[in-house]
Amino acid sequence: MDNLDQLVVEAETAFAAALDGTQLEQVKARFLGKAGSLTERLKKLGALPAEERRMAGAEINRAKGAIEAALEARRAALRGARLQEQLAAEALDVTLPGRGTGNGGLHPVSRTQERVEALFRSIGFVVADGPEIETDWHNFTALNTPENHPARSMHDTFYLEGRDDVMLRTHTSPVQIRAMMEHVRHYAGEQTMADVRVIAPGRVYRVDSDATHSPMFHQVEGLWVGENVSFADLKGVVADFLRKFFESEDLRVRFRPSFFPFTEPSAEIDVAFMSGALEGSWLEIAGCGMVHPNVLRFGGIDPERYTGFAFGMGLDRLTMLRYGVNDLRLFFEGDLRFLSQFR
Ligand code: 2NM
Repeated sequence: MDNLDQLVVEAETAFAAALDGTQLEQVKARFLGKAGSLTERLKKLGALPAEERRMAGAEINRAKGAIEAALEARRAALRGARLQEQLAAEALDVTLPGRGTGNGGLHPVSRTQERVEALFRSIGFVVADGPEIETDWHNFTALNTPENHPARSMHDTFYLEGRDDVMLRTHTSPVQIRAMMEHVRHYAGEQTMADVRVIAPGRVYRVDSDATHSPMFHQVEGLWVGENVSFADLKGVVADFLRKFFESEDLRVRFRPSFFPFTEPSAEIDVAFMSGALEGSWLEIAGCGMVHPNVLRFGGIDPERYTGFAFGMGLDRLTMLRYGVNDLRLFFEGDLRFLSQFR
């Protein structure tokens, strides 16, 4: 049956010409499929006399076996070639130098926060923190804020959806309230207390957004409560801090009368640099005052025995002044061209 041997050679040639799996399966149909050459021959067997039919059937099956073997061999060859291609494409040259990860660094506002913490720790303050989601009582009531005060409105404060008693804190003062409440002790029916010296740095939130206001910003507040703590102590602590922070011994510091519900008397603190780009101009940097007797009472402290001062300032603003940054928004955009300058 030369005819069949020739068919096997034809199949082998056709399989070899198939360049991928899809082509190969199409070529296979021509020989082994329902309408393929071998199937056609098998169908014609019935027409042969019985004695020839056995021989012819065996020959066709032998050819079929040979074609199937050739098909399987070509499949394996194509699989192998594909794998080699893939390995070559995905090969790693382990002798190449690495890309490196670059050096990260602290955010400039974090650097300021750490600097402020270190300076206040050095004079005996403890760094405290508290929740950023606060109760109306801790954020406003305990700070002597009247029920109708504008800061309590939804225009100024982010309340939690559908609630009027829970909000994002608008200052870190609630941390001071918590510190006072944790600090007070009673002994033989009398209140006793070591001095409370706490700073509370962290994120605060207000409904406000433009070139100089971000809805989230950073504050640090300080509190010192004890026997005979005076406004003179406040002036000394804050002025010393500012001169150390700005590394400027001749920094001018002034206190202007002001108003806050939580302090009485209250003052605004201005600084003036004696050199540099901002030389000579007064810049508002902080607010402060003597803690209001109502606030001490809300904190569980007897205002007849203890007095205290408190102050608050913006860490973002301190950072802008220290590094000469002119746009607050740069701190919150995450642009590495800006941030990498502070590494
Ligand atoms: C400021 C200005 C003045 C302040 C008051 C208190 C507390 F809790 F002790 F009453 N903490 N911080 C305070 C006082 C904050 O920020 C401009």
